[in-house]
Amino acid sequence: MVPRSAFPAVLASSLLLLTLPGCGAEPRARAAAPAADHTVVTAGTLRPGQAIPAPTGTVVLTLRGAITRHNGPDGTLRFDMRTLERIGLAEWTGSDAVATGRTRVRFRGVLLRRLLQVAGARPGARTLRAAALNDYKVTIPVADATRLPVLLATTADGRRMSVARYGPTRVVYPFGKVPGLQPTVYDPRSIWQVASIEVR
Ligand SMILES: Nc1nc2c(c(=O)[nH]1)N[C@H]1C(S)=C(S)[C@@H](COP(=O)(O)O)O[C@H]1N2
Ligand SMILES: [Mo]
Repeated sequence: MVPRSAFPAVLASSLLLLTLPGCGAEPRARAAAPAADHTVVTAGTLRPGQAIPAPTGTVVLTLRGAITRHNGPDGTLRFDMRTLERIGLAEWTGSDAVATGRTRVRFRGVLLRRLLQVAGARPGARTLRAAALNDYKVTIPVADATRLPVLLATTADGRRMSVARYGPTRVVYPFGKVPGLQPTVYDPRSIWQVASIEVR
């Protein structure tokens, strides 16, 4: 008869046996795959190649420069919030030390790289010159948008952002989500109250 105290050990070893067949090359490959850096919330109904309707509501973003889609004067592409969010929404939770100081904020918005695709950014485009409502300006490499889930966020923790709360749109980098983002480099690129982006 097996003593009562031996039962946990028996149970543990049989569990080990059950899991052993899964411990080969496949799980190791799975562990090596990077974790998803964003979650897709809505795929979007406005796709690259489609015409972008002129805004009917308040303009929240103006693009210009090396883009092939236009719907406003002087080669501009203007978005109201509804049309902007039709590009599709993604989200991740990260640190907002740069602005509100909160450590876990769920940012949701349009992936910057998807916005550029939908705007028809020219393949040679290398930089984005972003300007805020307060005239703060910063240059963002297009490569940031390509390699990171940089969002033009339209909500934080499920809420619209007023201008007083860094909105209506904010460029957010995945601090605390993607490791290794140096504040000296990426804090200045975290532009809030975004008014316009010139693609260069
Ligand atoms: N709209 C807007 N975004 C901005 C700024 C600003 O002045 N206005 N300052 C930038 C800079 S230089 C940095 S380091 C971070 C944090 O700015 P702060 O230290 O002035 O709060 O936000 C960036 N985003
Ligand atoms: Mo700064």
